Amino acid sequence: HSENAYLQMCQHIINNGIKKEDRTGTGTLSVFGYQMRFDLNQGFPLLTTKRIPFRLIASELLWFIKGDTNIRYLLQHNNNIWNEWAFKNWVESSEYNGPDMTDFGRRSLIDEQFNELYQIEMDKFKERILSDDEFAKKYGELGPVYGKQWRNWETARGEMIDQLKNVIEEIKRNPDSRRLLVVAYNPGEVSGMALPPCHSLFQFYVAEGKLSCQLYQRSADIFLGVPFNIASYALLTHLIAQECGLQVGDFVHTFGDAHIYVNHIEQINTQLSREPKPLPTLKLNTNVTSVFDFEMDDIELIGYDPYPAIKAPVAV
Ligand code: DHF
Ligand code: TMP
Repeated sequence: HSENAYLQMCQHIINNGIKKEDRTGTGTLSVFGYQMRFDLNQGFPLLTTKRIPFRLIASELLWFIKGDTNIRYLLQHNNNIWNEWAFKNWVESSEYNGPDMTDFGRRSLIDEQFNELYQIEMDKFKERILSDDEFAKKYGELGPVYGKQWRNWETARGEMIDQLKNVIEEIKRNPDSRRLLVVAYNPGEVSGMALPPCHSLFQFYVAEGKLSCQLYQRSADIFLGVPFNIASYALLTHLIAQECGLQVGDFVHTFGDAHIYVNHIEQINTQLSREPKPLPTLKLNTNVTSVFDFEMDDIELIGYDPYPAIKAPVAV
């Protein structure tokens, strides 16, 4: 079962991870360097040992593909996964004059009174992003993150490079190429980003009519982020394969700092006690012939019957 690759990585980090402090002040168990492989013909790799909200993964991917970096589109799709990082810019700005939100991520977990204040401010923030164009432009923006780099990488000479469009053209024209890369980690622009790209670069590979994809992830939150990342790149591979008239091959997931936050260990152990169920399959609207034309209704998952979701706090 493909999912065992993920469960084995979890077990590996529980057994061999080094206790390591991190930027968020949470603490992790961490290993450096690890690799998983998913044969996309064995089913769509959305974990079954806990429920993963697939529509959030699909709308985030369509947001990247559009070249969008503003959370407004995500909020319009009821997707809240990037809120904290935009909210952080807002409450640290000189225009914010509500209650002190310093260190809101950690404080909301330990101080119930503060948590209530935080929820109120977050709700106001979301409402304003949705209704106020000016405000959204300024504070919904995460900086030159994935969408910008994939579609509009700016060169030193001020030219724009559409890496995603170019790589798709190359896959069609020159499938044997060893240069089928998209890089999100733009060192010249990292300082303006809400979070430097975790999924830093990816490469495609075509052999025997099958399209494979490998991702290098510099930093990986094994419990929360990684299940999303696996499904996101699997979906991207399917979308591009459809446009290029190829079958899907493998998704290879390579890691730098692969970590389990110490406040996720109990949840991981719950998950490890579950036996994976059959994987779902992906059904794409076959009338869509360009990656850039897909919408939510064109993407459907069939036969997803997971165990219940497992909640965990995200480290901000
Ligand atoms: N920071 C950290 N510390 N870990 C991350 O995984 C992460 N991921 C980011 C941005 N910053 C991050 C973007 N992706 C969730 C999943 C992916 C994601 C952000 C958040 C998350 O909280 N998932 C929950 C459910 C969320 C929901 O239903 O709204 C989960 O249980 O999977
Ligand atoms: P860092 O910038 O200090 O490495 O923190 C980023 C955290 O977010 C880290 O725990 C990895 C996690 N993360 C993922 O695992 N996947 C993702 O897609 C994103 C955006 C973040």
